[in-house]
Amino acid sequence: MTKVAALILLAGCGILAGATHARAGGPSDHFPNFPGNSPGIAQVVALDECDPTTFNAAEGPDFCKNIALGYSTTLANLLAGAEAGTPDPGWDFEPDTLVINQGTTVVVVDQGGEPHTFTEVKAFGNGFLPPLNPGSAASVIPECAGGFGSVAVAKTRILQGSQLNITGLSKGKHLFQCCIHPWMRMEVDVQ
Ligand SMILES: [Cu+2]
Repeated sequence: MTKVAALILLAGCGILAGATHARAGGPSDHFPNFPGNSPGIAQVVALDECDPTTFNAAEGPDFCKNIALGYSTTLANLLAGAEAGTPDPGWDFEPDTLVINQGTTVVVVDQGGEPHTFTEVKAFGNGFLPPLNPGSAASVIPECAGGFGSVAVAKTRILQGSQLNITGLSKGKHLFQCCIHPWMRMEVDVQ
């Protein structure tokens, strides 16, 4: 290697190091451990532990595409917990609270095995599938009403392995939940 090439390489390393350092002070500073974070982007992940055998027997082939490594939950157990008001914590948005600067894009990635929604609501409440509400309540909050038959709800759907980008959030507190699994909830605070 020539001296010039070595110098160019060293200079390149310096630029990379500088970029990494600057990133730590960016809008994703609050959750630096989340992969994929960079200036202007903050990542949220949707997780679940659907058991492919029991979910697909009830919902159809390929409904649940989870990589079950011993952490799966059967459909019956999920329904029992949700009905009893003790829903399975394996169905979750992470982080629970995200603080971002205005202008940051929130990228929601479904890393679970089944579909979810990431729906902004005025107040958390029941989703559109009564068996997954506490006490199997049929009541549903307005933002989830109509289920996927409603374009407004369908637009907030995230399929397995896909992502939804949320842009244009105003300053202040925003609440998001899943309209299928109503205990999947999180808060986005825009500063
Ligand atoms: Cu969900």
